[in-house]
Amino acid sequence: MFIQAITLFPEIFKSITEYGVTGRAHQKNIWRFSAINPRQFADNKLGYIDDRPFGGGAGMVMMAPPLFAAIEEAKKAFSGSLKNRVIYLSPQGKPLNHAKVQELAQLDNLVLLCGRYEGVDERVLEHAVDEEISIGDFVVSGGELPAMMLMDAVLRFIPNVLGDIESAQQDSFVNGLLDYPHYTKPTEFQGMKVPEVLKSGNHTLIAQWRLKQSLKRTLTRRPDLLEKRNLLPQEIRLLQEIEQEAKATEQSIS
Ligand code: 4GS
Repeated sequence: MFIQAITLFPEIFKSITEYGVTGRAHQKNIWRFSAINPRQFADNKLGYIDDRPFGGGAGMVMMAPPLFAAIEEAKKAFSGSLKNRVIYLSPQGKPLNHAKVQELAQLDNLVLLCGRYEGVDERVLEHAVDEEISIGDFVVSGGELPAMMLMDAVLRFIPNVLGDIESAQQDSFVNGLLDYPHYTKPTEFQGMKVPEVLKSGNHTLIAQWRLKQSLKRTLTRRPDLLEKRNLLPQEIRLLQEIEQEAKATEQSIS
């Protein structure tokens, strides 16, 4: 996969190209990255690429011409491939989720347009961007961090970015549920113990306990995820157990 970011701050992307599992994979050429600074396409010597909004109001808007030029420059790398996407990161976009991450992981080229200031001229979004994606219902100062969050999530699904041990297939959301609790040594710390079943060596019981914990957490913290999901017979049975246990504790309280 080749990822290009259109950004006024190319250096920010070092945190993903040089560190951690994404950094290691970048070093091994499992994925490639390049930044394009729209300032190089400014039509003025000072290199400014923003201006005041028509209609008035606070803040500045990134101008269409340098952004169109930067996107055109990025598209030169598509050379023949049909699996390409130009994405603008913004709170107006469709919220990023696991399904979208997996969809993007199938592409050959990603171009991530990172906005600063109040945003970008709407004509860029209408005519040069394929898709607008949001990383959450809050506002950050620039599109670079959202772009890197998207990149990190997508890269985890590119073969050989994660080692076997870190396998992305076992994580939260892969099965549509929240993750179960994890424990490591020591077995007891300040009176807090590791659940017995995890030390039992019984892998069937452990898998069942973990699935039940995942269901319990999803039910209490993210019931919306359960509603969207088709349940397996074993999961229905475990959810009934969870309900009964909840009722039993209710009664013991009252
Ligand atoms: C997001 C977000 C964001 C919007 C960038 C205002 C600077 C800022 N981008 N998901 N201009 N949430 N972007 O807050 O993607």
